[in-house]
Amino acid sequence: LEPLYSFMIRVRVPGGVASADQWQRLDALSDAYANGTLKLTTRQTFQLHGVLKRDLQQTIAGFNQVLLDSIAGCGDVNRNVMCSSNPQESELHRQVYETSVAISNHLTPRTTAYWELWLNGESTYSSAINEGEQEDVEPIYGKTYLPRKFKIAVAVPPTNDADVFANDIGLAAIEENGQLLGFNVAIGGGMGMTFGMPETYPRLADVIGFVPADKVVDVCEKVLTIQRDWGNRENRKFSRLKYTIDKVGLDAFVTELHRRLGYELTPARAYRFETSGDAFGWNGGPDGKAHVTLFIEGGRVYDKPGYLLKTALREIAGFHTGQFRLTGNQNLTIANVEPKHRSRLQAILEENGVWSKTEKQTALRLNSLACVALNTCSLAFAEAERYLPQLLDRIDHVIRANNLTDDGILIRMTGCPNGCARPYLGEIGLVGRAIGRYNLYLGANHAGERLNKLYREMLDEDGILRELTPLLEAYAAERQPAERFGDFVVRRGVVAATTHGQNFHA
Ligand code: SRM
Ligand code: SF4
Repeated sequence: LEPLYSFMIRVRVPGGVASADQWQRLDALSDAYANGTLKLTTRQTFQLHGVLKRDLQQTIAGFNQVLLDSIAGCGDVNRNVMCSSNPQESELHRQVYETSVAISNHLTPRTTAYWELWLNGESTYSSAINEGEQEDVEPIYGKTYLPRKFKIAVAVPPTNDADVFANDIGLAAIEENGQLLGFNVAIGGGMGMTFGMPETYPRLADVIGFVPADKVVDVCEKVLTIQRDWGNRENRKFSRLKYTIDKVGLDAFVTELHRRLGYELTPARAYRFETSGDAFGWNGGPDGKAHVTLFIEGGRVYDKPGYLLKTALREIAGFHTGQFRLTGNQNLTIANVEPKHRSRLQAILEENGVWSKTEKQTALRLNSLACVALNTCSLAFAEAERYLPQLLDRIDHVIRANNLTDDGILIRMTGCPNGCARPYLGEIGLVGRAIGRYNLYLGANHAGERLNKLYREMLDEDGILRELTPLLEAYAAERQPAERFGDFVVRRGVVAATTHGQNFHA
């Protein structure tokens, strides 16, 4: 007899694109082996919570039958590659999505151990096996893998919905006449920090140049292998790429990158990000098919009376011929809806109370992110996903009273400083310190290009309302045309602008 251990499993989904078959299988597995919910994460993957140890193998075998796996969901390897979430939006988006899959395939571990452990050495599928490259040696990672996790995200300006600057490598697509030319490359982003250790800090990636599309996989590999060789393997607190770069200096890192590449990146091209949020509701693609983006609060897919989200999506997956695309903001796009299916799909969303959840919210709530936190995350000091909705009920009163209903202010909450909902890129960031207590950060910009700064510590709910209310009132009354909340608080000197990770705590 042993304790009843239960686990969280994360399913890798490059670019967040799942088929209707895959959705149905994950839905069924979550009922059969997990807690009956699906969690759509901030990195466009699925998580299943509460899988009992004895059910792990069947669950992973279930993924495998629909060509999914959990390789590199965790560990000191390249994690799920994020990508602007709708490849059908344009030819450019399709090309960018394919690049993100190519990066993901290239950097997926080649180990056979996953298949031996979970699938008796057999697999219906693996990206590595598909390429005929499954090996017992890791050509890129070597015997000791990376010092720490590694993350890559790709976005298509002007939408930074993948929050590229929060990643070890962030890629901004550069186009010409609707065709992909290449990417501006940014390196050294990361969110995590530890309370009481100012030498740990969130940091945004620095743009180091432009690379043509056909060389971007090579550039990602070389940045990753420099980190493999130069990263700190003695203290995991300082082992992310951001600390490696700040230790050796950006110039020295880039010089080494050019040496390993055998060519140099060219100067970064002009680009402009405007938002890191999602565009909700129906949109049309160039081929006449439609896409609908739904707000999924906290990324949690479940049923409750009057809101049968899981049931509705299951029913839709039964006839939908397109894809289910997870966004980097924990939301969901049902993409490539056939014209003949649109009214049926809309009716299902309405009948199950799902449509109103997207349609009737304040833009603040639609732009909210919360990490899992309690009760499954063992690192959490405070609630996030389970608590943010009720805190938003109170903040929404202030929002409505000040006619800010349509103003998409990014609000992000985590249960600890690790930063899983990228709270330091929230125009309002709330980071759990203890049960019911949060640090309040302000002043990030809406496009994910400026970190916020600590404003108040250890606030309870009334304290959060007390601090935010006058700021929101002032914003409503005194903002300049089109000025975002994060920019307003910086302009008004409420907080100083954070110009680099190393002055985040200053
Ligand atoms: Fe995270 C650890 C949940 C995105 C930074 N993260 C964890 C663990 C696995 C806790 C643990 O190690 O025991 C959490 C599991 C909780 C649970 O019960 O499910 C967890 N992280 C999540 C998710 C599910 C949050 C969500 O609600 O969506 C996200 C899943 C991502 C995925 O699908 O792969 C998630 N985590 C992130 C992000 C955001 C991102 O990647 O864009 C970050 C900040 C970016 C970064 O990496 O710098 C992030 N997670 C961390 C860290 C701090 C890393 C650091 O460098 O300091 C940890 C702790 C660690 O690694 O030691 C962590
Ligand atoms: Fe857990 Fe902290 Fe990540 Fe939230 S931010 S999921 S509390 S590790």
